[in-house]
Amino acid sequence: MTKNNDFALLGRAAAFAKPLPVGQLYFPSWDRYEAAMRGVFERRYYTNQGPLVQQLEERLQGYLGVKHAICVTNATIGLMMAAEALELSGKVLLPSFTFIASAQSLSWTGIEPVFCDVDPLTHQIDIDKLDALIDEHVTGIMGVNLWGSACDPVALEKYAQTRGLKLYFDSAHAFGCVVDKTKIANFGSIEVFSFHATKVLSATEGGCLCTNDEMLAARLRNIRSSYGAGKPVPVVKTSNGRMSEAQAAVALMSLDDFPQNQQKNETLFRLYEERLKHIPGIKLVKPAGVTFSNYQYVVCEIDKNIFGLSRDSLITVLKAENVNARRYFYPGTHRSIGYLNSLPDYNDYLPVTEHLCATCLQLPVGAMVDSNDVDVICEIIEKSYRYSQQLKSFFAGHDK
Ligand code: T4K
Repeated sequence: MTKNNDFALLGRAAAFAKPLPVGQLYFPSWDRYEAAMRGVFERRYYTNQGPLVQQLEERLQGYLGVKHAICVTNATIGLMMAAEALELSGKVLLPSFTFIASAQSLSWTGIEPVFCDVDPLTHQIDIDKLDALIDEHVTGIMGVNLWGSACDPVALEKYAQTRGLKLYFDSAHAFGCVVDKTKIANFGSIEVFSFHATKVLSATEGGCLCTNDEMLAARLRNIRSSYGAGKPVPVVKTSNGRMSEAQAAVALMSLDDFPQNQQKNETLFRLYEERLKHIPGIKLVKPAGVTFSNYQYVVCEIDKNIFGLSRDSLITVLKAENVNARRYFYPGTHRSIGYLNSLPDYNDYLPVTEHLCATCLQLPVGAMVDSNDVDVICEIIEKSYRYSQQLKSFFAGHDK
């Protein structure tokens, strides 16, 4: 940008020719991709626990230091399978500040999600608020490890044990993260990862369930496929959560490249940190509760009174520049159809979640972003702060 006060929103050309997304979006070289897919063709084997899925499961077990890694076609079905394998019923406690799939996996299995508030600094479930939500119908807790951080799984394990509740984790955002010396995958009864295209480990669509419990692993394998696989154990419901060979082929390449991708995300995060720390009213959320993060998401909170613009207005400014900043999670799982009417006043019940749903935004990171892009994005944000009054008059009183 050449002038200080020009914005694409006000008519100038966008700063970026193509939209910059928030997700990892892993793309191996065409040659590698072609070779991997050629192998699938030559073996004449597309799915049903093929050799690439088996190889991926073995490699994940080694990498994560867990006894069983059970690959599935996405994390949403993985979470449904986990609830079924754990024989949960009644109500399960979880944070509302998460992707709606966490709660939907419970609804699909006939369980009522009960939402707990989160910690304002870490954005992770607030353990001190769990007691107030427990009644005789609660059978379990779903911890969610958000943003490449962790929700204190050790404290949650102790808590669940003393209350006689089952504990499992939605670790969709936490592949590769470490708590002290233990990799996320080893906490609670089951941990579920997402390998969606936007995640740091990508199978395009995919995921895996990790457990150190033999019986749970056997149950999960049988729930995963109506054809059954592995040691037969009785399960009431089966499904099709199978991962295909094409998905596993991409995941294996992505696993090879995970160290470089994590390193790049961390470098971009540090750059954002350096550039944004001087701008009043924008706070970068740092990884919490982990000794190693995948830096999967760049999360900021906007204080509109200090920054001069609301989170939503800043997103409008950024989108006009082709910066696809997102407002995960909006309007908040508790305010989505299906859960909207379960409690009368969420402002009192989930004050931190309400606040974060109104103030958080995610900035681009991953394969399609480089350090020059981060510089330009931060420059746009800095100018938005400096010229917030001018931009506000553009929004003509619609700034909330
Ligand atoms: N638990 C948690 C805590 C989760 O965050 C998620 C998923 C789950 C469970 C369930 O996992 P899965 O069942 O999905 O395995 C995205 C993802 O679809 C979703 O996986 C993710 N969390 C959620 C937080 O974000 P959207 O609606 O934001 O995705 P979308 O399509 O808008 O993509 C984001 C950006 O990336 C856009 O700018 C477009 C761009 N993009 C996306 C794809 C897929 C591309 O440029 N190319 C692509 O191929 O939900």
